[in-house]
Amino acid sequence: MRILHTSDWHLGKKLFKLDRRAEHELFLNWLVETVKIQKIDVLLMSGDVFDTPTPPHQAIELFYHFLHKLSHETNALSFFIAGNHDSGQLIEAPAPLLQTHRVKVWGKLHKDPDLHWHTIEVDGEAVDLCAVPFFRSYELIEQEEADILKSLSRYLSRETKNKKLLMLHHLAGMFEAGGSEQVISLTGVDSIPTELLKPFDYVALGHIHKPQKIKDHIYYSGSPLPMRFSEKEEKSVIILDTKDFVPQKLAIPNFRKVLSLKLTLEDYREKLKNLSRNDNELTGVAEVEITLPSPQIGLIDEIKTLLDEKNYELLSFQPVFSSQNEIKKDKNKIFELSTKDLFREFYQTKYPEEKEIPEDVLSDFNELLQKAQDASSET
Ligand SMILES: [Mn+2]
Repeated sequence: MRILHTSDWHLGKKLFKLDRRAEHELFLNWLVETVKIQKIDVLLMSGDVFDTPTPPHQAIELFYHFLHKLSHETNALSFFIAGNHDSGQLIEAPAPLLQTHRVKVWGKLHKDPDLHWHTIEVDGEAVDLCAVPFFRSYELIEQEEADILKSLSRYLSRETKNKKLLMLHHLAGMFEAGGSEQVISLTGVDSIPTELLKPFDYVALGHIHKPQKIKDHIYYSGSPLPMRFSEKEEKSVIILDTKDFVPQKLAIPNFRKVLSLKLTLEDYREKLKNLSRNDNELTGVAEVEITLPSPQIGLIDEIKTLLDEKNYELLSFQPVFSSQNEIKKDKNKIFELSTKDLFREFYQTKYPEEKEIPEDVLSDFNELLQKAQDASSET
């Protein structure tokens, strides 16, 4: 039995103003071809099918067109779990219809662990699959046992003579994040201990976008597309055969080049002129951070034109004024900053990839600050 493991498609996702539909479509077509070429019997998709619980209609269309193509052009069985970005209900809504196309979905955590087990049979060979969609800790706490891990192990443990597979959309073991995952945590447990995953012959994880091996038989396949400019690693799916359960990475073609450039006023012309031309079918996209002594009129247009000559589109332009840099580096300034500015500095040090403090965090902070100030004026 040949298995393909993928996750974190995030259909409907945008990168700044860029719609990823064209890339997603190329990926899904590639996936159907890969299932054929690699003679895949079982497709495991470990969550985050969509980018939001209410995805754009075009993303839903893309998903169903893919399932239709897969079921008509191959004999593969496919299994999906909902991730933290998905609506479990949306994923489960067409379940009876999907079943007639050899597609099985799990959107929500059921009280009965048996409902999360399914025996896959291909040419007389049977493998037991345990599929646990993303869950929040309270869903486990509500059950008889107060201990989250004990409760979770009720789902994962089963005596069977067959080999066992697990699909999970969570943090497990030691992992390296790609930067675009939503931080999730189980109350008291930030990450599922690999001990719990030991009884499985292969664990197909979703959630972390950077492809990686966690331990012997525990893998994150990673997302098929870079979700941010900071995700630079090659994207892949994992293929394994139940003969030996040895996971092999298969690289996904780079459908659209994503470029992150750090420039200065002195070097930008030379660097952009020396950039190798993007010869992909799709126009590449670039993020530019440029250090400047002062604002430069016409600079952004010139950079756009230079990028255009290399078949790249400018998506994000960030001028950094050298004077700003100096203020940042001067630690003595800390005593001159207001509490709000100090928080902004702290936030940017802690989350250097974030350009701005999210509005809700900032308003929570302001509210807290107000409370603290009110309290101190009362005493
Ligand atoms: Mn994800």
